[in-house]
Formats: sequence, C-alpha cells, structure tokens
Amino acid sequence: MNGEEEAKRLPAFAVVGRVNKGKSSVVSTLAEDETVRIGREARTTRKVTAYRWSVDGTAYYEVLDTPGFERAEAALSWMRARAGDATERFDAVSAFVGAHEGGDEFSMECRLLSPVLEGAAIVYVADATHPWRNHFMAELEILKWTGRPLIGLLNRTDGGKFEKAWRAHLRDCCHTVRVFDAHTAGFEERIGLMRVFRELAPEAAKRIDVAIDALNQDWLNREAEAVAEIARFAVSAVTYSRDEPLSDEEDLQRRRSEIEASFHDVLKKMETRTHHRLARLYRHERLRVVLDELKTPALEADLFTAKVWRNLGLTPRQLAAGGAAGGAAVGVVGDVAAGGLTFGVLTLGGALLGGAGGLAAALGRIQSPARIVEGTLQGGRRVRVGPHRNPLLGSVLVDRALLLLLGLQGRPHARRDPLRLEGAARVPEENSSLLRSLSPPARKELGHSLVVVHRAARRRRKVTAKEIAALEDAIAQALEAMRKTEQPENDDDS
Ligand SMILES: Nc1nc2c(ncn2[C@@H]2O[C@H](COP(=O)(O)OP(=O)(O)O)[C@@H](O)[C@H]2O)c(=O)[nH]1
Ligand SMILES: [Mg+2]
Repeated sequence: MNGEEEAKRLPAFAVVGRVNKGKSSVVSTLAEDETVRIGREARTTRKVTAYRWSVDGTAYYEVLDTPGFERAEAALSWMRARAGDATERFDAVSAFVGAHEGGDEFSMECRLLSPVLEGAAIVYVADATHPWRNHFMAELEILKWTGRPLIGLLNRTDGGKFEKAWRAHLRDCCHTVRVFDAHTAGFEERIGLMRVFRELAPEAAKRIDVAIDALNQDWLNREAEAVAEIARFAVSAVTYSRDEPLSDEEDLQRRRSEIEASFHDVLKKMETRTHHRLARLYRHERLRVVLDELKTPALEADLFTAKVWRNLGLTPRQLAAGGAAGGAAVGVVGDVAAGGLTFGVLTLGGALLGGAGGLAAALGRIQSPARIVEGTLQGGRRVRVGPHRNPLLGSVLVDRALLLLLGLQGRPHARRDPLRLEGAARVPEENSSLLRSLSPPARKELGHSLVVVHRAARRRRKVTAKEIAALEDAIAQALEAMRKTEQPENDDDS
C-alpha cells in the first residue's frame, strides 16, 4: 500500500480470539452497533464482518468481527517451517494466507488474518473467567508475527481466578494489556481504548485522532439534541389541547371519561415518540425499555400536595400564579370568542377556581387533569380538552425522559437485556429521582421554567423561543445534577 492509500484507509481494528470469549461483544460496544450478533445466535457466523462507526454518512473507523482461530497450532507449524528468522515472519504469514485462502483446511485462520495483513490493528480478546491454555500461545504467536499493533483485552475479569495467568501471558505477547468489559464499558472507556490504539499505531495516529474527535463531538451533539428534544416534548405536552365536536344528543358528562382517556393517550404517544427519538440518537433502536406506564392517576389529585411543591422549589402561591388556579378558563373563552365562536361556557371538574387564596379549598375539587370546556359553534356543540391542568405534568415527563437519557448514555451496545427503569421515576413522591438529586437552585430553575410554559398554555399564548431556551438550560442543568447522583444501572446479568 502506498502512502496516499494508507492515509485514506479507515482505522481498522480486528477483534480476534476463540469462540465465545466476547469478541462480538467487544465489536458491538466499540462500534456502537446493536446489530452485531452475540452469544448463541452468533454460533454459525464463520466470516469476517466489518462494522463501521459513522456519523451522517461519514465513516471514521471500523471494527472487524472475526470467526476465531480453529487450527492455530497447525498453522503456526506451517509458518515456522518457512520463516528462518524474525525478518521472514510477516512474509511467512502472508505466504500462509496465499497458500490456503479459499481452501477448507485453514479457512478460519485465513479469513481472520487477511484484514490484519492489510493493516488492521489487533484486539485479542481473552475471557479471564476461563483458564489460560497453552494452545492459546500459538494464536498469539501468529498474531505477533504479523507485526501489527496487538492489544490484549481482558474481557470479564469479574471471575478473578484466572486473571493473573492471563495477564502474564498476554503481557508476554501483546504490546499492551487492558481490561475492557464490553458489557459495562461506557463512553470514556471506549475513548480510552481508542487512545491506546493511537499510541500503538503511529502511522494511523492522525486518522485515529480524527475518529476520537468525531466520537467526542458526536457525544456532545447527541446530548444537546436530546435536551432540545425533551424540552420540545415538554412544551408540546404541557400546551396540548384540542377541540372535538359533540352532537346535540350527546351528553358531555357521559363522554367525559372517553374524551379524557383519548387526551391522555395523545400525551402518552407524544412521550413514546420522544423516547424512541432519544433511543435512536444513541443508536439503541432495538433496546427494550421497561418503564412504568404514564398513568392518569399519577397525574391527578395526588400530585397536589404541598410537599411536592416544596420539592419543586415553588410555593403553592407561585404554582397558583402558574395557572393551577385563577381565571385561566375565562381567558380561554375570550380567545375562542375572538376567533368567532360563541360559547355557552360550561366548565367541569372545578376548573373555575378562585385565586391563590381560595386554593386550599379548590384542591379538593380538582378531579380532572384535563380541563374540558364546552361551547357552541353555529348551533353545533364543541368540546375543548386541555391544556393539562396539572402544573407538575412537565416535571413528571422531564424526569422520565432524563432517566431514560442517562440509561441510554450508560448502556453499551453489547448488552441486550431490557433497560429497566421501572419504579425509577416516582414523582410526586419525595424520593423522586429528579427532585431528590437536584440542588435547590437547579430544582427551582427547572420548576420555574416549566411553570412558565404551563402558564402560557393556560393563557393560550405561544411559548416564546426565549422561554424554550430557558427550559433547555434548566433541563441540561438537571441532567448534570442527576448524573452526579445517579447510581449506575444494576448489572445483574452475570
Ligand atoms: N457478563 C458478561 N458477559 C459477556 C461479556 N462478553 C461476552 N459475554 C457473553 O459471552 C457470550 C459470548 O459472547 P460473544 O460476544 O458472542 O463472544 P464471541 O463468540 O467471542 O463473539 C455471550 O453470551 C455474551 O453475552 C462481558 O463482558 N460480560
Ligand atoms: Mg462472535
């Protein structure tokens, strides 16, 4: 390969080792690719597959999943017979592949060695929960003969027992030895491994630097996009309302629960869509997420406790000013009337509350989270549902979305069990993750920016770009605060 070709080549890492040592797991996590087949489902794979890590169609590096050695000792004997001294070793490996490629005798060895001879760095995966065996030496010896950067990767060191022996032998043959558990490794560990590659492959250092920069930049971009997505969602959910026709014969009281249910269904769908978008950002589209359903009762009267208000850093009076009570319903009528509708206004569920002073008495009367206003349009009756009356709705939704976001950020792609978040989001209880982990100023800021949105919704005015920006800031701060206190996800699959 000439210098120009070399410069254009993607940095490539060939992951090699025996079957069932965790090679595909390492590939999946390093390439952030959930389509890599792992474990039993992968047994029959007998070819090299390249997984490229790319952003917006530009590839930055590739990780090669290989079938693993089958007859390393015999292969090494063949090579030994053809290499008089160290200078002939690379040629002996090349000659071996040249002589056996396409044949049955050493098909696995040929397949995994080809990309290495073409310049891939080697990641030799060892499973420290299994003992070292002398025949592994032949595998390592062959890899050493290629002269490519060789990293010994200790996957699964939790067994402990065999780690010492593995380390000693890997240190003998590899340029460096690292611990990397593909089922727990996070972003920093991936970057750490890329830095090791960089040190070992000076000719590829520039291209690996580009890849590391892209990884870092993409990580920041994803989070910024996720925060913006969550803010957009909170605004859509909190401000959501709709009109529905009601025939003259229909009794609003009778249809009330159906209307409310479909209103809540829309909110749930908005949430599901947002959660899918977040998962897609982190390349986790197939990941199953277990999260308590967003329940209507959780959004109703039980939220209206003074305790929760204090947790949000707001007084009942501030919340009331945000539209939990007050003349909001009148505002709705005014707006709609201006739009040409004549309304015979009927409010249900105690939406017409007094001011903050009458709040305590009013709380007992709040039963319906969605405000329903009925009106007439040229003889036809219409009913308006929403915006949601609960000032804490936004906090509940943001809390749940942030928990998911943290879960996604910490989830390596090799892990395929469901991401379990159930019981995690517990607004309005005092130990809700979001409320608990936020410092009083961060709590207040998030609570305040959500109340501002809620108030705008009640008054049926558009939420301004500035208000959305403030909400994004508050969400980013909340995420930071949660990250500091959040426990990592339980690793219970071992
Ligand atoms: N707990 C745990 N299990 C792992 C790890 N790496 C691999 N495994 C499991 O070991 C099995 C084989 O993994 P796989 O990546 O397919 O190995 P390969 O045959 O070498 O490609 C699968 O059941 C994996 O879930 C790890 O780091 N931690
Ligand atoms: Mg595999």
